[in-house]
Amino acid sequence: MFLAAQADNEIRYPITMEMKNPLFVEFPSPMYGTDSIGPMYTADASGHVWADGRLYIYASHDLEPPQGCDRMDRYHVFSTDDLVNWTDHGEILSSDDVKRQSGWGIEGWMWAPDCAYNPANGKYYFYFPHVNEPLPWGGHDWRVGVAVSDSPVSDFHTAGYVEGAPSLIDPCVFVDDDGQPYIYNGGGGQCTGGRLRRDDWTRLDGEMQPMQGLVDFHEGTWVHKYNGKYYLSHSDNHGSDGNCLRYAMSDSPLGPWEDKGVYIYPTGCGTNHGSIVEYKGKWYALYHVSNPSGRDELRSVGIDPLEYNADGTIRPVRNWGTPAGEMPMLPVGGGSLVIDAVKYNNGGENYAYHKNGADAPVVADGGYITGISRRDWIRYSVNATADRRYDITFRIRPRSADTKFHLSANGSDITGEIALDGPTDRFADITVGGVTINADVEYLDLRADNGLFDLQSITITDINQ
Ligand code: FUB
Repeated sequence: MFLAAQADNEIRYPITMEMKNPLFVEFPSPMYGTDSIGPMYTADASGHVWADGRLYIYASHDLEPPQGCDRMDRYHVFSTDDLVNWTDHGEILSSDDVKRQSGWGIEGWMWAPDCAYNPANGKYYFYFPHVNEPLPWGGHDWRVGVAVSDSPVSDFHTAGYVEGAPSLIDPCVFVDDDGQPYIYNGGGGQCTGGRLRRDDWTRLDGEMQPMQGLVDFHEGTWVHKYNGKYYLSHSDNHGSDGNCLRYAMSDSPLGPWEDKGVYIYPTGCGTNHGSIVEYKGKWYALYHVSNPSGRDELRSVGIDPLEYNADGTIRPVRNWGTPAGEMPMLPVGGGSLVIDAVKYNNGGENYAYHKNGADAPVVADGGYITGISRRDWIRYSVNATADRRYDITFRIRPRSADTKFHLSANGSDITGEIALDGPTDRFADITVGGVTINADVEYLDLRADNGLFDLQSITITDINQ
């Protein structure tokens, strides 16, 4: 079903399609090691608005079938003028190009990139982390490659790499209002930043230094400026349901930074990596999810509005779908709230909520959700007014042996794994006692970890004295 643009397995670009979150998955993509065409999986989105006013997204490309992130090998650029119609401009660089053009690098291992525009010479600089060679003790010699073009979407030619940049992933370049470019990279808990030369954006001006003051830094650095303040956002090491995106603020582009907390809760994908961009006077957060594929290494970019508070702090991005009706209050004073399973949040217009593929669970005639299996998830928005403890009862029917699931609040596991024996043809009540739900919680996710089951309701009973 992949478009007129594809004939004899040749895909002709650009291709424009109307798309909603999760983005780009309906574009055609060559699959790894074959001539066949599959869905386009993307991650690590860097958003920029260039002089023509369009929003451009430079993303990593997850190739199917994946082998961890080893086979990520080619970059595509996407753009839009209305957040409705999206264009895939095609491949702009591969590891083959890098090897041929500047003689370094191995196959694959092309991770989260960024792009910057230098008005002084009218050139676009594409920065990408790429492995030069595997190291004898099992590590990797990462370089920050640079490719340069007169166009934002094609004809990039590798100009080598940024000599002296630490062997870390995820480069990002921020250009300040005075035209000074800054470069950052980082992974595995280390984040560094420094200046690029104003007269040569492929070279450092001095050494890159560790960024001070970040909390729980994992990877995925992004720097932007809003109302005169600098913001460094990044993924953290949150384990449950994937990484969060956090941010820190500073009066200087190189810190020191003051952590301000989480602005995107885990999306269920193991990694997350985002950027923040102003487009037509509004701010947006880019991030990635793995809902369409159900696999951590086959990701899809999402975009949602981002809002600031009056003091410049960022509100958590509301990328958790549209509630089915009025949002229920969690009970106080010994009361109970019964959430009907079928009253789950839907996808809404702009949200990255999306159930997995053709096997997604469905609403059954008897008023329950049927066919929930590994990596499916069902979401319910709730209002919580205080930190309280609850007994939580799931009316559930396991349809396989070894069914496992857990409940998360704002992307953090609050029940631990609940294991059930099955199969059975009857619904039964399973209660987990003494679960804390905090006042800032806005949504609950029931996440399937194994097996197959049906869900009728979740009852939350206040047990505070
Ligand atoms: O996409 C490969 C790696 O996964 C990126 O470089 C990281 O930020 C994480 O998203």
